[in-house]
Amino acid sequence: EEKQSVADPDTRYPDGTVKLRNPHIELMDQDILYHIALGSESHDLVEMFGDVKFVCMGGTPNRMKNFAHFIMEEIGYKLPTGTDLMDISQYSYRYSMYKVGPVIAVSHGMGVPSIGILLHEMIKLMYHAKAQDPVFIRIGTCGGLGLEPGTVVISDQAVDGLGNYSYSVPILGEVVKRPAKLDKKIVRELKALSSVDDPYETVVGTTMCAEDFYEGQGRIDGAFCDYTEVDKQNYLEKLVKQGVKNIEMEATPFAALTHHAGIKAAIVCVTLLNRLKGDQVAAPKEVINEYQERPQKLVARYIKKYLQTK
Ligand code: R2B
Ligand code: URA
Repeated sequence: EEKQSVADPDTRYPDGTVKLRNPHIELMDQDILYHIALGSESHDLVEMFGDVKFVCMGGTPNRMKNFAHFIMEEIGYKLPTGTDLMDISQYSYRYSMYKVGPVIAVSHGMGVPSIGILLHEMIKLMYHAKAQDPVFIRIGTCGGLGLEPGTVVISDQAVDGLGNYSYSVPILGEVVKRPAKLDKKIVRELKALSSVDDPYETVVGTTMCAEDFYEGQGRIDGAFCDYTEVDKQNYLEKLVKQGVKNIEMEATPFAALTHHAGIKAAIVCVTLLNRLKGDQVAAPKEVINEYQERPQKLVARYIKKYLQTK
């Protein structure tokens, strides 16, 4: 029933540009990237995006706009006087996208299908743009397991809610499984950029990707709950024993689709709460906002280091 798909690690062209594993695209007159409001004929994608080195994704339009402004400051990128950043995808009314020099900041919405659609279109965008060796980074929020709220988690692998280290998706009536692999070198480089001076911890571990925020993450505060609090605790402790450090909702498609495309990728999330102690996200807005800056800071250090060694 299940079809295992084999990922070819050699998926990029020698010059680092993205090779599409779809023979149909180059035969089409135009490719409309519907959900990001761009197209291969309507826009000069090489001119607009050929210089992209980092594609940073996060859940909300607002967070990604803040990240775009933050990274602009960090890398010393200047916009012409009197101009402001614009949401390149505003007329899609789906995702928001900003570009600051070699960095794209784009929102992905919540959950597997939403990030899946965006990944298809961002991978095709990098292909059409002939961008060289783009790195995809997800900057997110999550629930932590036995970690102080506000801890930064760098994912070294992604597991789904059934314990598969892969992304399963029904295609033509069959489940296709693609390995959810992340770049181990970037994990080490990111970890090395965390500082003893950061007033919070930065850890490396397995990230569980759930299909739901409530029952799918073993919460007892959803509209429904047909298990006991003891069942929940046993489940979360089983995850801890397996090395799971955090739970979110996009890790497996993010890891699997980037890997399938031969694109290096990393996931850096901040924990909003310790799931071993509760389910409700109760921290005040200001606290949550400060937590959300933490993955951004780490990723900014990574991007700056890369740009300095260029
Ligand atoms: C983290 O936060 C969202 C749910 O609140 C979801 O997108 C995720 O992965
Ligand atoms: N996002 C999630 O998916 N789960 C949490 O517990 C917090 C944020």
